[in-house]
Amino acid sequence: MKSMRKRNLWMIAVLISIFLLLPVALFVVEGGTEEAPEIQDAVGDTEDNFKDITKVWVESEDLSQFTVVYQVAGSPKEWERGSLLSGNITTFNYEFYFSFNNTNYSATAVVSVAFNLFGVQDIVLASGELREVYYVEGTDNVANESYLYSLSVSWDQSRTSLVFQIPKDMIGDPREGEAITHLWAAVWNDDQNPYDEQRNLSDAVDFACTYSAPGEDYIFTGGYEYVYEMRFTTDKTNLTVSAGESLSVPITVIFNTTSEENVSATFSAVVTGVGSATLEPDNATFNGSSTLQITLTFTAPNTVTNLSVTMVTITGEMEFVENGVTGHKDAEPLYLNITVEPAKKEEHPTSSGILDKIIGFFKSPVGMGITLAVILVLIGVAFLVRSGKRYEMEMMGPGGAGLPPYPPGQPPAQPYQVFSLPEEKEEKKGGE
Ligand SMILES: [Ca+2]
Ligand SMILES: [Ca+2]
Repeated sequence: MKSMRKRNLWMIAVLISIFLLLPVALFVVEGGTEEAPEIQDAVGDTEDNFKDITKVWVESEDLSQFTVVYQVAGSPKEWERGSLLSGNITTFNYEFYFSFNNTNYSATAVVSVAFNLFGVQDIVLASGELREVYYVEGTDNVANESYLYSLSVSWDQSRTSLVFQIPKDMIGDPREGEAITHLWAAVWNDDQNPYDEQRNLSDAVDFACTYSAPGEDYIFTGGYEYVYEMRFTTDKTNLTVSAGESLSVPITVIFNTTSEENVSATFSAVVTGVGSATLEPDNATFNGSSTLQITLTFTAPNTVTNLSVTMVTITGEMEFVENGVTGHKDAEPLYLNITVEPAKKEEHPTSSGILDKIIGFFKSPVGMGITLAVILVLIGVAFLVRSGKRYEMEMMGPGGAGLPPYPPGQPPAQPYQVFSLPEEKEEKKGGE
């Protein structure tokens, strides 16, 4: 009984530990530490432990730069900045390779080593360099490297590591969520393998991972000191509009920060599909957490002939300053689906509109009443015309207009008699 309870307690303790360690483990994988480095390598690859790579990791980042720790198995006798002591001098390149945005780089420490008569090494850390790297296509060999910028690099004796500071703007300002890939490292004897000539991996003093079998990618966190969050909300994300018409969509910008400084923001609407979109306003300055109302106006084109769905993506970017460095961060985007309906009759959109109005009018109660009245009037007129004609036929002789009617009750005269009548009348008139 006692041992069972003890075992249960152990089980609970283990489960709690796993639960508590889980976020730590996730963080380690993402962030890069000495315990979970991006690049790991065996010890004992070379005779000199200060040229034997063990681990390389991205230790930290802030708005402007990221720090890479490049650890070797041991320290030389002396590792200092300054003039070389006497001896046989050899130059080595300690290189950390990575790729960003389709460009290959290396952060390089150029190290001069003096081997003196007693075999004791005195070392000068000559310089740090950022280089662009070109690979021999389809291989892990380096075709050549070219100098880009000077880099800050230092020796950390306690960790037997070179520490590189790599400014983000040197590689095109990687943003939060973006990654450096193809991480690997090598130490070259630069006297034997100059960096502007092809270097095969078999020539390296030591190497860890390769271009095609790299270490873990490093995903940038942004390195912000404060929290900056921006997102958009709206009531309806699925909307419908007719061809040639516009739609106004109210959007709320929700902004959150722990910084006390001003944060400027810009908003934009990206249309994937037909139509165009604008935002009003399209920028703002926030001081502290707040909300803002903006309006999206979407205009559908006239020429839509088939039902189509357009996606409008609302994006935002925040700009802020931390310790004199300008930082940027993207908002969480909002996606709207807008269905654009074609006009009813595509061939003659204008005349069909008028026709529709006319049909609509006749379908309405007033229209129906008027139609009925008009029909009744027409029937009435037709009836009157008909009876009028009959009256005319009864009252007037077949001779036509201008002749006096036959006296009532008398039969109409014979056709031949008619032709003599006008003359008689003329005479009568003339006699008066
Ligand atoms: Ca090694
Ligand atoms: Ca190795």
